[in-house]
Amino acid sequence: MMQAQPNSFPPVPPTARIVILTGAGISQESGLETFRDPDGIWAKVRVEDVATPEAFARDPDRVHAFYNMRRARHRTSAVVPNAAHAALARLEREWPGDVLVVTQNVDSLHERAGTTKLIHMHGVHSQARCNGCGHVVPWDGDMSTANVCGGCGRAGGLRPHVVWFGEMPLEMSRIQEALSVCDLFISIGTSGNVYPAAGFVRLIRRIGQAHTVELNLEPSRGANLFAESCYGPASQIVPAYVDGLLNGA
Ligand code: BJW
Repeated sequence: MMQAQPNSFPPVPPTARIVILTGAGISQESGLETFRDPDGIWAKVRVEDVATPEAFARDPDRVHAFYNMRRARHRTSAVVPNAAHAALARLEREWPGDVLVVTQNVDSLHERAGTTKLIHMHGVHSQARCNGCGHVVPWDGDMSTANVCGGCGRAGGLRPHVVWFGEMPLEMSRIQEALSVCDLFISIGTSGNVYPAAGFVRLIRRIGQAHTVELNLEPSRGANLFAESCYGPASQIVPAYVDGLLNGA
């Protein structure tokens, strides 16, 4: 297993603006499945059947069943933030400069750990959106085609407020602005397969000046694009990396 070499890089100044991208790997030790690991979600169900607008148009009951199952899992008492989520919340609290977490995850583990400066670029399990009028509402339980939209009063159009393949991720201009001015970019628990998130490190190399770090279980697809890397379980390597930052390593 490769290890970080904290002394090989100059210390990050305390005024540095930090952007952190997270993916399914940070929530794996909280009891949530990743997508592309051998036992991940896409090993059990086809993307084309559940995670595209076409799938929802063709078979909304199937798509609802898939998300109802995952939403229910998120609600169980077994799924709680782990030490990696807690470390990022601590970094936001204690770092003198700006810290923004951009997550691809639709779970709520970052906010439950205490992170407040957070963008859910692929949406959230805890909201529904009307395909007809765009109205977004909080959503806790199961969703079905029988549900009526509180905005336009029509039934059948409510869908999970998540971003499927072929759809535009949320808050992209805010994310691109933060990436273009940040001094440190940390990518955690993402395989680097899905764009535009997978392209952030390349974007920074092109237009930004940030130091780039990958913290993951194993090298991602874009691992060679990062200046620094550390591999291991997020619950171990993220708190260690945050400790290093806060102690001026
Ligand atoms: C651990 C660990 C532990 C495990 N500790 N680590 C051809 C070329 C390029 C792009 C395209 C193309 N054809 C189509 C596209 C675009 C497409 C795309 O990227 N396709 C690729 C598959 C090729 N993208 C889109 O359509 C996106 N929209 C878009 O591009 O709009 C146009 C646009 C362009 C430019 C700017 C703006 C807009 C939308 C993508 C939507 C993705 N949606 C999903 C589902 C969300 C809802 C839900 O949850 O159901 O998002 S798919 C799924 O993948 C989910 C995730 O957020 C996303 C990323 O997955 P992630 O997080 O990386 O998970 P894994 O499983 O892949 O990786 C986990 C990692 O953790 C692994 O590395 C493990 O080793 C590690 N790990 N345990 C630390 N304990």
